[in-house]
Amino acid sequence: MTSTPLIISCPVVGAELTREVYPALPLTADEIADAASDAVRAGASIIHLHVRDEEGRPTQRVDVFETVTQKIRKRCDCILQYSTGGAVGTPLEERCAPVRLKPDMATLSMGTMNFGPDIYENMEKTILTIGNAITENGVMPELEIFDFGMMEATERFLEKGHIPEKFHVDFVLGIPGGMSGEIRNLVSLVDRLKPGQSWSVAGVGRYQLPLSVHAMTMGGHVRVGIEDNIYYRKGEPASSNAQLVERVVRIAKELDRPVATVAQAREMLDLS
Ligand code: KMH
Ligand code: ZN
Repeated sequence: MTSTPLIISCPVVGAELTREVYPALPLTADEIADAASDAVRAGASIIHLHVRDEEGRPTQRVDVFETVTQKIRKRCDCILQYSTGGAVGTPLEERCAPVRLKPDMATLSMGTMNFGPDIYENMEKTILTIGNAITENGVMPELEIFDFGMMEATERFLEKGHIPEKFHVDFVLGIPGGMSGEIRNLVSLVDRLKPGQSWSVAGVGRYQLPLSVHAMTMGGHVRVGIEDNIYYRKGEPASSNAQLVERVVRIAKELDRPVATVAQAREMLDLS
């Protein structure tokens, strides 16, 4: 088994969750920054960042991203990865806007899908526009792949030179409308990657823990946090993002995967 340092990414708030569903959801700039720095202290090196406006609604406003970024930077060193997915239905221009702040990384979703009862729209023009915004700002993309069709679409985009050649891949499995988080799905996706490609898995809901464990044994990296899963175990809400990160750190230790420091993660992802 690999002893490659494990990069832990933490999506601290997401766009879809509300306080009605998860009362401890961080919403204000200070709450999001606190949640991020607690997760980093627990072992995360990447913070996957969505932000909320003054009413707690998801927003892609540049000024809010800037404020939250400053607050996180004051509290800790970490790799900041902005969401360009926003919330379901966020207009394309708004989705791209925060990338002009030149975060370390930004997401690039690789296809349209049903997203629960909604449609998460990522048609070709959307992907190319967001991809260009990411490239123009010198940001490292993380390709978000929600099903096998997106994996094959990614290969076609790459062949045509439509998306940046250097990226990290994140498999997001378990969204109703995308591929489920069965282990065989992860195995078939990873099988399709070019040798040496860095990848992680974000298991949604009950898939988070088993997928994390499998990714760790397969040499991949993991994303755990409240955006993807609000439960520590069945029927027991997680107390915080940090609690979910701490569990992964403990398991990694047992599996002899050292947890990557922020500096190591930067080097492994070629972000220096
Ligand atoms: N909120 C989802 C519709 C991303 O951050 O890049 C999209 C999402 C993906 O969360
Ligand atoms: Zn997200």
